Order: sequence, then C-alpha cells, then structure tokens
Amino acid sequence: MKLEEYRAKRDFSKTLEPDGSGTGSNSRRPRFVIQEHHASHLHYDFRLEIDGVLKSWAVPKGVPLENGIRRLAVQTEDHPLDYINFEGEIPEGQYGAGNVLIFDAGTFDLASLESKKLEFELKGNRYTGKYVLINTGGDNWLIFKKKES
Ligand SMILES: [Mn+2]
Repeated sequence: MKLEEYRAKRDFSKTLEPDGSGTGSNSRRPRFVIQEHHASHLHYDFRLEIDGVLKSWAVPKGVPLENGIRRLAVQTEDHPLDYINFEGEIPEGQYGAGNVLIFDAGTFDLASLESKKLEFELKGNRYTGKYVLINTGGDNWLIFKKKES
C-alpha cells in the first residue's frame, strides 16, 4: 500500500520510471541514492532503503558534503526499490518531467530511526560520514552532516 501515491502520480505507459512491481532483496546492507533531477526546479532526491521502500526527500540545494550546513529536505512519497537505479528523461507532461541523473549512490548504516529523527552513516562515493534528518513540521525536514568526533 505504501506505493499507492507513487503509482497514482504516474502513467507507466508514458514514463520509463519503474512501476514498483520488481522485488528487492533485503539480504544485504541498505542502499541510498541521490538523484539530480532537472525538473521545473533543479533539486536532488535523497532516498534511503527502509522497510522495503525508498524513503524519499527532495533537497532543493543538495545534501551538504560538509558539517555546519543545514539544508531543507521536503519528504515526498515513498518510491519503489528499483527506482534506486533510475536515470533518464521523464517525458514532458508527466509528473516530475525532466532529466534524472544518479549523483551518488552507496550503502548506509542506520544508527537510529524515530518518527521525527533519523541518524545514519553514508558510504557512497561523494558522500561519506554521519548524517541526521530531523522533522521540523509537516513534510519539512532538515538534513545535515555531523561533526566527526
Ligand atoms: Mn524529484
């Protein structure tokens, strides 16, 4: 049921995005992806593999590489696991029309998961280290990198 909103927004006869019918394996370290999305406004979609879906946030200014920077992250609908490999053009007139590129990908270790706060360590190519996502109300979250201790 988690993917209803994702599917309702898309016409899979017109977009090459996955419909979520694929199955994801859970027998390995969870993955993350950051997709650079050239929609009406450029943003970066940050997705974490949790509970069989990709928990997703749109980060207008991008996930910070360094500590000391807090960025707005707006939670969006859960995406199917196979979206983690999606790159390509979402056609004009379709939801999120524009080009999608994988900006970074890797695995993560979840340190804590609460309804309004997630802590995790990213192990990607561009992004490594401990990060925090904190809900500030509604769909709005802040994402920042923790100072290395
Ligand atoms: Mn997007």
